[in-house]
Amino acid sequence: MIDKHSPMPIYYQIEEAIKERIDKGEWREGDMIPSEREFSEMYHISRMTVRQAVTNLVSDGYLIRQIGRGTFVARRKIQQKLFGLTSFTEDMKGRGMKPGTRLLDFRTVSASGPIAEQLQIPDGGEMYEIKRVRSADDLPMALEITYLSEDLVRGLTEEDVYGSLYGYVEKELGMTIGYATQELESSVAREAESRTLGIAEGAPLLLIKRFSYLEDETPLEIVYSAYRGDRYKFVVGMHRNRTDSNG
Ligand code: 16G
Repeated sequence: MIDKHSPMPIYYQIEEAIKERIDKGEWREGDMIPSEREFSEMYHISRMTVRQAVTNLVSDGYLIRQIGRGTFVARRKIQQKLFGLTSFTEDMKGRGMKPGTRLLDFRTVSASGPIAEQLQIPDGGEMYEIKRVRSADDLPMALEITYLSEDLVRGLTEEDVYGSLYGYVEKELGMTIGYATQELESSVAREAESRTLGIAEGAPLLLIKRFSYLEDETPLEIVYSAYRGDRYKFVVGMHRNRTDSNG
C-alpha cells in the first residue's frame, strides 16, 4: 500500500491511506485510529513520518488529537454545494443545523474605489459595511464582510442582519436575487481571524468573494468571507458542454 519508490512523499501516502479508510467508513467519527507506533510497524516507516501525516490531517480537520488519549476521527466537514445560489441560513437549516450570527460591526461608510464601482454607487453615495461571524450549532464557521448600496436597501437595521440578509431582501423588500459569481482561494488564519473563529493562527482558511446580483442585473452585494478550512469543503457541479467541439 505504501510505495517507498513513488515520487509521492511517504507522509502524503499515509495521509491518503487514512482518508480513504475514513471515506470508506472503516473508521467512523469518534473512532480512535492506531497509534504512531502501530502505524510505523504496520507500514515499516519511521514514527516521525507518521507524525507528520497525522499532524497534517489534524490541521486539515480530518483527525483530532487528544493529549494522553489518542487520535480520533473528527466530525465530517460541512459540504457546501455550489450548484445553486443559497444563503448561509438556508444552507445550515438544510443540514438540520442551527444558524447563528454574531454581529461584529454594522455601519454606513462613504463609497469609493472598486467596491463602489462594482456596486454601481455614484460618487458621494454611501454603502453598508457589515461584519458578521456565522455559526452552525453555535460553532463559528465563517467571518463575513458584506457591502451593499445604501440606496438599494435603505433602512436596513442591525436586527435584519442577525437573521437572514437574503430573507430580508426577498421577503421584506420584495426583490428577487438572481445570480452570483464567486472567487475561492486558500489562506491561513492571522491573529484576528484566529480569535474570531476560535482556531489556531496559521490554520487553513478558504477565502471567498461573492458578487450577487438581482434578477434585473442590479448589483446586490459584495461579500468577503473566510471559512474554516477544517470544517468546510465546497463541492462544485460541472456540466460538459456537448455542443463545443472538443477536438
Ligand atoms: C452566504 C453567502 C453570502 C450571503 C449570505 C447570506 C457564501 C460564500 N456567502 O454566506 O454572500 O450574504 O450567505 O446569508 O456563500 P443570510 O441570508 O443567512 O444572511
